[in-house]
Amino acid sequence: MTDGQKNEDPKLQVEAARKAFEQEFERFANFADNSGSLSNVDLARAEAEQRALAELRTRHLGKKSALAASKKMIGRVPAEERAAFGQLVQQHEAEITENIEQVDAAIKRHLESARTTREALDVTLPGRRPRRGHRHPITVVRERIEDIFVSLGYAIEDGREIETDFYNFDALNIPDNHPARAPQDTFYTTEGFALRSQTSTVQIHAMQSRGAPLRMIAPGRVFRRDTPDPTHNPMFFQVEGLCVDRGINMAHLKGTVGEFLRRMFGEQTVTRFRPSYFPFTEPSAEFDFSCFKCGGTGCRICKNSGWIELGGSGMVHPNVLRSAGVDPEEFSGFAFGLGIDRMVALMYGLDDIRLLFENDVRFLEQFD
Ligand code: FA5
Repeated sequence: MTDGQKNEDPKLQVEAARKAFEQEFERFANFADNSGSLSNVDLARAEAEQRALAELRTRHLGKKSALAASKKMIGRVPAEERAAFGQLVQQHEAEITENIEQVDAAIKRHLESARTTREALDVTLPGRRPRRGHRHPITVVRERIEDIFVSLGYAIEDGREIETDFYNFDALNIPDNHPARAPQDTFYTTEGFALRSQTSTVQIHAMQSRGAPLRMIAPGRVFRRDTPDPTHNPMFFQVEGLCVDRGINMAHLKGTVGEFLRRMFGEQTVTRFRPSYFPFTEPSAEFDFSCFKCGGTGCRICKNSGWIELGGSGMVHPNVLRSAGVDPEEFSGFAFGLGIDRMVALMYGLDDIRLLFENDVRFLEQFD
């Protein structure tokens, strides 16, 4: 026994501890009595009470509590008083434990019902209908084009939007200072990269990575320093097509483009090719198809010509095959490229392709 404890009656110490506990416990007992009538709002308070009760338990039953000190004293009280003192300590411990457990159970019940109320769903309330989005008209048309070419045995190739001069120009037989660079002037970054001005760049990547023979289409975004007007945007979409194999000739090109356009616009569609020039194809041709609206007699959509211009095409230039590592003595191929935006504008009767990129939901919703 320490000097401080020597003069104190251990029974009085237990009594003092009991009083201290009762005093502190009173507010918990009150809380437990009222918790049945407490509303949801008291959830946070009940949680705080639960934490405070755990602290009370540690204070009165823990290793450093008065009760623990009393237990240590049991062996030191005179033998004839020991049994009675031991009982007193035990009784005190049992009382604290029982009281705390009762309140703990009441708080737990309260928390549970408060949480259930908070989380309850009223299944009779009318649901909130989520606003369904839909595909952009360019995506709708792009996916139709993809479906047609996949059914013709073409793979779909993903391209990069940022390119080096090599892929955008040199490898496509457009050397530095070639005049063909001018109409496809694009946006350059400071690191020598440029935004691609045509999807023809994917021809080179595809041949380099897959070799020949190959059949692929590459839909994607391209960029040009064009002044915006109803038929031009500085950012627009193209689809590139490439078929390389042994013995490929112009007839394959005409057959493929014709079949694609018939599947796209109907069996009656007629395709025509006009001689043209692209540095990466030789010979080159632009292709038109008979107007899907008037069938060729002339209307507003085809500007009374009966024909709609769609894109460029031709036989892949041997220099292009060579720069992509394909032997032009063994393989030949055709390529074509068309603008999706103008096609969408024609199909939906839009008189300005810029509408497609203004992100006006009132406009876009019409294509649902
Ligand atoms: C080319 O870009 C060639 N790469 C096409 C090609 C591929 C030829 C393979 C031969 C072989 P052109 O510059 O004509 O060609 O563009 C093709 C299509 O892109 C045009 O027919 C047009 O539909 C569309 N286009 C061109 N500039 C714009 C623009 N500023 N805004 C919207 N569409 C455009």
